[in-house]
Amino acid sequence: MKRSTAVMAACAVALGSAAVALPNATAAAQGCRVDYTVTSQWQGGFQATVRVTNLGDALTGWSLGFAFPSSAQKVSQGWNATWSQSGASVTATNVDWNRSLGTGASTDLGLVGSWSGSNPSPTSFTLNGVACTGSPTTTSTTSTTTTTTNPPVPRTPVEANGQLRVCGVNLCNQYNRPIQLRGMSTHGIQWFDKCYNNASLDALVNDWKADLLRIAMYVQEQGYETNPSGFTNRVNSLVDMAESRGLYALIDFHTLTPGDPNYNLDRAKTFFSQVASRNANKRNVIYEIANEPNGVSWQGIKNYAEQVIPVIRAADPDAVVIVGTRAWSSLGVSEGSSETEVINNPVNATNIMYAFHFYAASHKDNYRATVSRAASRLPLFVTEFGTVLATGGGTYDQASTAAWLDLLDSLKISYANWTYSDANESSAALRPGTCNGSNYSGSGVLTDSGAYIKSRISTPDNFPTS
Ligand code: IDC
Repeated sequence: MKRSTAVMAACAVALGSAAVALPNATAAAQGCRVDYTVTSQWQGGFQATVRVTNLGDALTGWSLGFAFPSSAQKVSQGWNATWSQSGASVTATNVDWNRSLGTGASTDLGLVGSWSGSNPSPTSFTLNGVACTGSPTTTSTTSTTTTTTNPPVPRTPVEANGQLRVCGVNLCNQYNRPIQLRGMSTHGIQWFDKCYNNASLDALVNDWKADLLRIAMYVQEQGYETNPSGFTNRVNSLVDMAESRGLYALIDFHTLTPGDPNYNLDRAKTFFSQVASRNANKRNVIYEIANEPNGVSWQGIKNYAEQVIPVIRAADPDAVVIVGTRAWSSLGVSEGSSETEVINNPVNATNIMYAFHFYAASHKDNYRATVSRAASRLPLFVTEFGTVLATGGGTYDQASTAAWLDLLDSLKISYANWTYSDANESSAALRPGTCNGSNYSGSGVLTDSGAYIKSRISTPDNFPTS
């Protein structure tokens, strides 16, 4: 790993040169720091993360510039910014969600590049044309210079957003403004229960800056059907643990095999009437009524939804409910259908969204095209996705994951990654054995997938506040 920090000779930047000298004139500060880290390198290629920290006044739009030492180095794919290159000069311009960069705030960008010959890192960076020296430069018309920084009061996701609702095709907060929640899914709580404790949830909030915990309660495979009251209690306790940390809790009735959710209709009615009445007064609960219907028609899923949703509404009238879609929540695509079956025959209920799931190494352009199309017609929530194959293992595909998350970010589609667990499979974010210990913080506990997903989830949310 190669790290280079842009700390160059301080370079004064004159701002407001025509300013009139007034007592107490406001000082203007500019400055930035860039940490450029080559995270992996192979013959002909490399991957780097670029952390941009604004040391000056708050920015509401920014452009990062740097030059590779040689034009033989090329950005082939970048994320969290719009990237362009001319000769050796590279420009990365903010995307919508990271446009605002407050004083002291950082945003993490990344790129995959190609190289030939040698691959030295760039050393000079600029932010909006100002050299990133690692310290701010202040210009003032008075001799006493005060740069006031009002660090934002930390607010939890639930404090910031309150009770959620569906507005148009978006998930909206208490101010009726579209938001995106980014978080993690548990593994099956019948198997990985020990991974969900105070230390692991603290890390999810403080270290990962997650907004959301999806609670995957399998119904079969030694799940709910074997001990309904035990699993109901455990789900409720996880809802409370999320609530006390200001995290949204997505209660996932994790049907998978058999794929027809109607097989579990009675269990769903019992379970949801209990969790919805118990949690009705909470603002942090979202209900997902069927994880991945498969081998069943959309009409069959819709019939199930139209029986389960009224049970939830009777107890908890204002919560958002998410309906799984045909073919493992692929909007039908994995069984040769498409989103039109839902658009033409929507569930007869309000304040609902539709689930879309993907596994980045298996599901690529045609699935992304489906989401791009469907997002303007249907409220979508990616309640589960993996960075790997649909088996939950195999190749970890960072490039496809980056493409997916860029798409979801641009559409403000909320997501939860499979899984926040130490399962011995490449989709898991924690290294095997982590849940036997008590430390869940820092990078040492993370798999490749976990490190990347954490880097995506932990960027500032900038939730609208009015
Ligand atoms: C997988 C788990 C794996 C477990 C298997 C069977 O990762 O450890 O053995 O389930 O229950 C889904 C499902 C999710 C799957 C996951 C990966 O919602 O339950 O988890 N996946 O296969 N849909 C697509 C992929």
